[in-house]
Amino acid sequence: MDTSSITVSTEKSYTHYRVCNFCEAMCGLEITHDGKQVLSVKGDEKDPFSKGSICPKGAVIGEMYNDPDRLRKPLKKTNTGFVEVDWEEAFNIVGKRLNAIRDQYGNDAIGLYFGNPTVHNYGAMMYVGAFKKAIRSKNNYTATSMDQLPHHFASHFMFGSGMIMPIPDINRTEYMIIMGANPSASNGSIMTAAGVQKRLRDIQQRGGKYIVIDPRRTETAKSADEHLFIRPGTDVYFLLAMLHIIVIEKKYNLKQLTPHINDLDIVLSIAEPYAPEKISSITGIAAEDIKRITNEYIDAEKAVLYGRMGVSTQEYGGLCHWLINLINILTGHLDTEGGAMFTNPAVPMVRNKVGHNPYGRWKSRVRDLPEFEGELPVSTMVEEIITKGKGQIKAMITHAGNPVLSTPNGGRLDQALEGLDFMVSIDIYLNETTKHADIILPPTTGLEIDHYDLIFNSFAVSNTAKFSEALFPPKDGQLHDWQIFKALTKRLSKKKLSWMYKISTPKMWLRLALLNGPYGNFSGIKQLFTGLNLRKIRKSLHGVDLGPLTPMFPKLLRTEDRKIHLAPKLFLEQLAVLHTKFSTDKDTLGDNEFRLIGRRHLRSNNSWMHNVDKLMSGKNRCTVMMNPLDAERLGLTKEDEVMVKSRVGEVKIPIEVTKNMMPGVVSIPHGFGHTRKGSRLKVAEAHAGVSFNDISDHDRMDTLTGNAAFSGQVVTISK
Ligand SMILES: Nc1nc2c(c(=O)[nH]1)N[C@H]1C(S)=C(S)[C@@H](COP(=O)(O)OP(=O)(O)OC[C@H]3O[C@@H](n4cnc5c(=O)[nH]c(N)nc54)[C@H](O)[C@@H]3O)O[C@H]1N2
Ligand SMILES: Nc1nc2c(c(=O)[nH]1)N[C@H]1C(S)=C(S)[C@@H](COP(=O)(O)OP(=O)(O)OC[C@H]3O[C@@H](n4cnc5c(=O)[nH]c(N)nc54)[C@H](O)[C@@H]3O)O[C@H]1N2
Ligand code: SF4
Ligand SMILES: [Mo]
Repeated sequence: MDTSSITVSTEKSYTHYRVCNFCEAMCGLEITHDGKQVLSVKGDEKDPFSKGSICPKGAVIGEMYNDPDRLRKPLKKTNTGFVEVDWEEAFNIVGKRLNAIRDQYGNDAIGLYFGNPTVHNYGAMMYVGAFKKAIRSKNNYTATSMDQLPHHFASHFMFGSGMIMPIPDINRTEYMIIMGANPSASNGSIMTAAGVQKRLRDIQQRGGKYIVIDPRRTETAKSADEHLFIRPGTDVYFLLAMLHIIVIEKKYNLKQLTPHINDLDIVLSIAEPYAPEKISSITGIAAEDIKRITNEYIDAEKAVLYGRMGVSTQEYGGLCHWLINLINILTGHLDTEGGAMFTNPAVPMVRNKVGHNPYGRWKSRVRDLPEFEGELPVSTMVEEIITKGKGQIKAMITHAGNPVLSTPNGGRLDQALEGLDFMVSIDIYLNETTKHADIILPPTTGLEIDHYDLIFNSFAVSNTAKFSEALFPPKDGQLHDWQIFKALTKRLSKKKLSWMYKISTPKMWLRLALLNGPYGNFSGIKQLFTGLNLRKIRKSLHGVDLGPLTPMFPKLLRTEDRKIHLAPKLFLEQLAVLHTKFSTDKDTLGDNEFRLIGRRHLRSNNSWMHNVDKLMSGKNRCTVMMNPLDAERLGLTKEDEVMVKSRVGEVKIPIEVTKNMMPGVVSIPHGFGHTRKGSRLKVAEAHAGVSFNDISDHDRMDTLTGNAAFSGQVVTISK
């Protein structure tokens, strides 16, 4: 137990402050404990960023610590099932097997998949780079390419770095358009904003408005000033109609960005065909509404257009995020108070280098798709495992991911993993994915790790810094994620590792990064003591407030000419592809055909936490939501179970009839499907559900970015 985290101590209870790292929101937690067990958890009112906010997931951080399903020792697969082995033996097996496979088939024979919790773990983030370098495989996949890749793609080509991410200045805006995000369930994404519901209410209290555009009347939409249903996958047209109005009515005004852009003439010439009247029947949104909302947004002094998952995971996700940036720029709502702004985090994630181009340096073997930032689209992972030939994946490493449930056509992956020569998973559970591993390496997590939000401080709605000490020591000699990476790097690296690397710890790198960062004053030995450093951050138990977002351009731009590129070539080419479909694009669905979308629930996290009883009380959440008109048309009643079928699979699932669904659209949450044999997760039968990704089509992707297109896939429904 680290005593620096103790502020109050009575005879039996202590108080520990930390940041919850389960999701992006960065809520400060106030935890009382007796040195061994958690006694209570609540939101830390004194945390300057989260101000006491907490959700049900953070509240069970103690239960996650004690979770009987958690693995504590490495597991080795034998003919009679998994057996516990010690760490050294486990590492040696992994090293030996992976090296042998690499020697026989080459570097690319090892495939890597990194899941969502990797980015919530600063230790893992600091050591994953060296680990990947030791393996040198082109078959590198992460959850990014079924999530926010279109954001990075647009940022890279427009601003010069995938990490120059616009964040809505929700604290000061007066007009916010939310497309394809449900912060009331997700707690905000690429908008780290603990207590997001209050922040949204505050917009209304200061006389502003927020509008939700979503095929489902979501928890967020219900409290919004206005909600509009949109036909899934057609946001690109809605955005083009906004652009049309801005250009045709000559309402663009780039304000302070005017000297920092190029290609304005090009973007002013592309929107002409997309008049709201022509867009209306495609999107399902009345032309009058498109015009009114666009004009309200243009006229508002502080306004922001924000799009997230729902507009990312569709066939034109890349175009959507380019258009969102473009519209914010053209209307003077980028890099300015109340608009889409950029963070200035204590540890910057944007490289200093200008003109870096991490795109297309290699291509996927089977489908010939380009890498971006060293990754290939995850939708191509299975074909790289099952297609024979040079470069075929023979072994997989998964870290903090459950791709059998989370990737497109996960059912096919489930089978493909069976055919591998070897697999190792670094994960806290024996679940639907890790059951395929020959070795499972279970790290510490939650209360047993120290924590600094490297990534999410970069996405936060104000600048902030907080360090969380580990509350409890590792149990039974358990190792941290970063220690596991280090142990494996040692066994897999063909180069001699530096002494610095060998003795290093995440805290050490963090200390250096903070000194080197914008608040660190690294320039002089005297200043070392005046700037922000880890010691100061650790002393501020509730966190350090580094102030509201400030304008960051042109300094932050990393394009070679230090300009914003309004019209990158790849996006124009994709727009031309879209345009050829434009005149024929209309909603042609058969009688029992629907467009499928996903959803998240406040009380679980992607594919995990479904085994925590406290979170899973109440009725089954894994239902297919459908509008009453559609249910009636198909002769379905509330209690019915239906078959939902796609090109790649089918699932049997109960329906939930609700007016909250747009007619013609159905919604199924992802991450469920805990009935597969071999998993040791104890999920109650009533909550096991079915996997969305047993029916999501791996061929459906945004061809511009390679991102999976979960939204808008056509499925058939029958009784
Ligand atoms: N149909 C559909 N599919 C989707 C989505 C969707 O909206 N619809 N969303 C996509 C998105 S945005 C994402 S991010 C992905 C998420 O999918 P994945 O990236 O595959 O991640 P999770 O399903 O969250 O699984 C996380 C795994 O990490 C383990 N874990 C938890 N904490 C730790 C830790 O500290 N260390 C280690 N080593 N392991 C840990 C858990 O046991 C679990 O196995 O799913 C994607 N898939
Ligand atoms: N409680 C909880 N919180 C989470 C997670 C979780 O699993 N549970 N996951 C975390 C992760 S990994 C991520 S990436 C974030 C995601 O956070 P968000 O981006 O807020 O994601 P969702 O909650 O899935 O909301 C996406 C919305 O898009 C809508 N949508 C679907 N298709 C379309 C479309 O074609 N057009 C439009 N306009 N809307 C569409 C859906 O109806 C849904 O309301 O949440 C994070 N937070
Ligand atoms: S909103 Fe996210 S960060 Fe906050 S308590 Fe819940 S899971 Fe943790
Ligand atoms: Mo995600």
